[in-house]
Amino acid sequence: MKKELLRISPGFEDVMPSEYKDLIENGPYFKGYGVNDLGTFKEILEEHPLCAGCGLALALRLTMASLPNPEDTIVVGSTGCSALGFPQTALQNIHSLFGNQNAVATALKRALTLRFPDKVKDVVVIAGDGATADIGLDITMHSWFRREKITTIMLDNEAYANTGGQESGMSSKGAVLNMAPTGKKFSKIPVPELAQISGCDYVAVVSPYAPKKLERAVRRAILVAREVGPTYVQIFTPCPTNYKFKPLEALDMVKVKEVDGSYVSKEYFSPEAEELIKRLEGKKDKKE
Ligand SMILES: Cc1ncc(C[n+]2csc(CCOP(=O)(O)OP(=O)(O)O)c2C)c(N)n1
Ligand SMILES: [Mg+2]
Repeated sequence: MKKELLRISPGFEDVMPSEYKDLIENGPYFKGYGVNDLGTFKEILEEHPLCAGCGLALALRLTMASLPNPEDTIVVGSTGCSALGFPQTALQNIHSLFGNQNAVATALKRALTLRFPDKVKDVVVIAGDGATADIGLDITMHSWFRREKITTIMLDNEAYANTGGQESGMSSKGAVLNMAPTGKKFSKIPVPELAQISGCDYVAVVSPYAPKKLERAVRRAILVAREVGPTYVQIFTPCPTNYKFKPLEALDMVKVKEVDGSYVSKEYFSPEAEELIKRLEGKKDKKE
């Protein structure tokens, strides 16, 4: 996108909403802001109707602040709690049919590559665990098999949260939810490992408990998807409403599972991705 496209056309300054003007003047576009700058700029997602203490809302906020080029990023979302955030998001985004997000993102990325061959356009899927690992798993994996240059981010609240609490493939063994009262009978689907063996060049598991790590993972995933191949980031986003803990305890839940080893952060690079990231981050270090 060109910088001028974001400017308010002369004569329209008085009629544009103040929120919009604030975004143009103080938003993150073309500025290279990151998680460390939060609190100093007008954010892409500032208001949303998600529950108090929602880990997914915090993950969305941090993800938006981590995008390397928000002005040239198109997010493909799916039905679920995150879909309540996207209408309030100052980012180009598409809402797709539940489970279809990686097919929609595939077409979008291919069309953008044809239409703008000399420009960087990042296509990022952001969807829930149900949309990614259950109903959309075949579609997600086939986009990896085809080596589509898109980033898939799963917001894993370990449940179908938006529909009142059914178990998902990502719920832990034994998890008891409103509509899964007898407890889940099998373990979490190992999606990071599936991503790796399905050809993703970069895979990371992170959480909003460690915002800088989350930022690094989102950035690396997007940079690798631009040049090498598909990438996957799984963000653990505890849900106080369905797992029935206090809103203030959401981040403690991450810590508990990291310590007991049931949900640990990790990172995988293919050799090509590792080389790219070393080159790009090495360059950045030299500049700083
Ligand atoms: C095609 C289709 N199937 C099912 C649904 C019903 N549905 C809406 S939200 C949702 C749960 C989403 O779970 P997840 O992807 O984990 O997102 P969360 O709400 O937990 O963030 C389901 C099953 C739907 N809207 N469309
Ligand atoms: Mg979910």
